[in-house]
Amino acid sequence: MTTHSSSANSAVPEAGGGLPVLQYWAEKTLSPQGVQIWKTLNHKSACLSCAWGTGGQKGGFVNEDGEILQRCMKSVEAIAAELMPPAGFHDRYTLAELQQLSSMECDRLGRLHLPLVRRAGGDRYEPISWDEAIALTADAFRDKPPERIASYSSGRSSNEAAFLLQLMIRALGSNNLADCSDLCHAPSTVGLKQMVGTGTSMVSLESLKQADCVVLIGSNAPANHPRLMNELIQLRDRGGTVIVVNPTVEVGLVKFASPAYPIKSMLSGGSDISSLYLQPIPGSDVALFVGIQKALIEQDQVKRDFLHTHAEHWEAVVEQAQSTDWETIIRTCGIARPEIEQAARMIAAASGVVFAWAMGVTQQANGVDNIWSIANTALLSGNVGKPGAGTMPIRGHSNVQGFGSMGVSARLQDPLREALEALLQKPLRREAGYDTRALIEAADAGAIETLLCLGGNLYAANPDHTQAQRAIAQVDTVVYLATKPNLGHFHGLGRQTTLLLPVFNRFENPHKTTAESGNNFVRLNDTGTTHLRDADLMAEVDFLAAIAHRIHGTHPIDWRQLTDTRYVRQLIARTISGYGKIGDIDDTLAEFTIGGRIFTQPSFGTSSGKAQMFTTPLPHLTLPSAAELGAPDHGLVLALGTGRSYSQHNTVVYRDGDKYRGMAHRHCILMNPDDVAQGGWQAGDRVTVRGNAGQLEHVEIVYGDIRPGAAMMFYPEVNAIFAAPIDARCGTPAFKRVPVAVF
Ligand SMILES: Nc1nc2c(c(=O)[nH]1)N[C@H]1C(S)=C(S)[C@@H](COP(=O)(O)OP(=O)(O)OC[C@H]3O[C@@H](n4cnc5c(=O)[nH]c(N)nc54)[C@H](O)[C@@H]3O)O[C@H]1N2
Ligand SMILES: Nc1nc2c(c(=O)[nH]1)N[C@H]1C(S)=C(S)[C@@H](COP(=O)(O)OP(=O)(O)OC[C@H]3O[C@@H](n4cnc5c(=O)[nH]c(N)nc54)[C@H](O)[C@@H]3O)O[C@H]1N2
Ligand code: SF4
Ligand SMILES: [Mo]
Repeated sequence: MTTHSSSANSAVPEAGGGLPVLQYWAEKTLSPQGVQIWKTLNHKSACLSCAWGTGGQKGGFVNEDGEILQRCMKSVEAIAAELMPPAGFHDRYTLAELQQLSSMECDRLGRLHLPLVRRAGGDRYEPISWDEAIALTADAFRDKPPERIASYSSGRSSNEAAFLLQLMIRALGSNNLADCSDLCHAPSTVGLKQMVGTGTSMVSLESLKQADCVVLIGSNAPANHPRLMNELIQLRDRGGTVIVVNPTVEVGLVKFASPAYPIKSMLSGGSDISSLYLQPIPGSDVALFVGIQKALIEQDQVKRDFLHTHAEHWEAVVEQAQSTDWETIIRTCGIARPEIEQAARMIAAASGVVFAWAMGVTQQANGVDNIWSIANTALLSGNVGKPGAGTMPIRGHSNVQGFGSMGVSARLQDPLREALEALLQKPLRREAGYDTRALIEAADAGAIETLLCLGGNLYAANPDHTQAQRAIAQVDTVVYLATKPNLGHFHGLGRQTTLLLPVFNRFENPHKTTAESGNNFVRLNDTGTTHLRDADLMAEVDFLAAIAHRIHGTHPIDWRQLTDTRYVRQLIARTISGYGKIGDIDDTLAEFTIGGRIFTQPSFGTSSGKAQMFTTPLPHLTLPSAAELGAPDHGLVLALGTGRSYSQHNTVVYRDGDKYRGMAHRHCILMNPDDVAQGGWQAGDRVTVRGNAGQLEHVEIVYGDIRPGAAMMFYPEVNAIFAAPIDARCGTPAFKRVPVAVF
């Protein structure tokens, strides 16, 4: 599996990126919407889509290093979706009809443009005034037991809205601030915080440009962080190496044709990306990284002097790798010893290695161990605390990291608690609140009365849609603030009142706002206007401040004043560590890197200044029998990875199918040809896929370059059929190792 074998599926192109990307650009930017799309691309605000971060004060196409031409097709897709006409569904369709729509059909209804309400027992959404919507929301929060109120949020809103949300919920005495990051990078945040004192990437873009090896683990960056691919192309050009760890061969991780390099990359049929491609058994990454550590020890490449001075408990980590036998390692991860040794040699030979990862390792029942095993490998090889090296979680939503920085988390850290207590002049609750999974469980038990969702799709992002729907249906009042209609708005209805309230997106917001990229860079978004005529939208901060003012009045702060986002930024500067420079960003227009996050010296944010290391038990990976899944005995049991197609953003599907995986539509399962043969099928056959909470029928088999025993399907549709275990340390569900029976 060292080198990529040509795919068994002839529909898969030779490289990621390439012509389809340009075709899509042309199709969108030359369409009737085109002028508006170009205008928006040039608007001084951060890209809506992923957290790699592009745009801001230097212009829509500029990254934080000042390089231009850094806007990818995904940003066009996201903008085009926001520029749709108003969605006039409330007077045309009943909820029963709206519940028949697919994710793509929901999104194509258009933009939400009027505040809507669905009252108890009603068969449709109907218009409501903002005054009444605000009064209903404030009443639903006022005088409620703090443990019975909650929020859920998604990472596209601004830092200012995020700060206000958590301030309001905490002022009410609650820590129930569930966030999409609970389903996403929570293991990275929890794991890294304990190790180095900060939960985000320690590598800046500038530092990444000095690396000569990148280990890319569980990431499909060609689809989800396309501009990261330019960094990998440049790294290969300067003689560096890329080690990919992924059970699936993603074509764009083998070769990627980047429009940023028309001659050397586009016309040459694509640039080489992976130097070594390792395909572990799903969920086994800890074993692979312990194996790499063992090989580093045997090759005498462990940086013991560095560890003596800059790390604690490293001896236990070395001891674990030494005492774990090769046979166990190889059996657990399914990768041959020579390949593990080769990876170790490549890491040891590099002068700077960046270890970057995404959902393949966080969405596992041992997600935190995965992060520790990767970071242990970085530390043992001396690849932290110097330029060109370090650990880099590749973050998801464009401002999900900002939400974490602003304190939107069920776990309130002591320094922030103290700062907020000083601001609010009262003690705050210390016990952790409900994270996303705990929120669903609590709601399912009837323990939540009021829920405010700042964006996102709580219903469809969660596993087990039957449970998610049942849980939300027990909440008295559910308030959705959103830009576009989605599955959750039609399936996630509250018991009494459901409000669906339209807000301005980032590039049309009447207030200046800020957002934080995954590389810890804070961007300032200019004000804008909406293309929607006669629409009745509200800015998120205006809504949240209005609610807070109705509940808390002017004590101890004048909550109405928080509609002034400049004032909110001053509060952020006073309370959020590393964010001091935001206080005068309105005057300086100086976007900045957050203090205390990037480590180019081996002095960490822990109390001793040293990195704390943790041993990582190897997982015992088993699968249930077909019968245990309620399937016929002859069912073939596989470990299913659930994730994104090329043409979707999380629960929102933009287009059918996935060109780069040779999947013509979404109702497919990607399987290894040997597994297909073992089941007695062939490509194109229709099968039933059964999880522990339901089944999908007539699913088409597609041949994939995926490890035998593993398979892949798209969320959110597949979330209907399984309930997932979580890593209890961070609450993140094991979306990437879902046992299913195929028959
Ligand atoms: N266009 C677009 N961009 C996006 C998003 C989007 O939906 N669309 N979503 C945003 C968000 S919120 C996020 S979190 C990111 C998600 O970005 P990614 O994490 O890249 O997305 P996923 O589709 O979840 O797939 C991750 C990869 O993990 C691999 N994998 C599965 N199981 C394992 C395993 O056991 N071990 C290893 N090593 N790998 C495994 C899969 O094969 C897949 O290639 O992207 C962000 N950017
Ligand atoms: N099986 C499976 N499930 C998964 C995952 C997986 O890989 N596999 N990935 C998980 C991950 S990583 C994540 S992050 C979650 C994503 O979960 P969420 O973040 O909850 O879902 P999204 O689909 O990103 O939410 C999209 C909606 O956000 C709203 N929106 C967009 N922009 C704005 C804005 O500016 N303001 C407001 N108020 N609303 C806005 C729109 O209404 C849009 O429909 O899904 C998780 N679920
Ligand atoms: S890589 Fe991410 S932030 Fe950059 S343009 Fe593409 S979607 Fe936007
Ligand atoms: Mo995510």
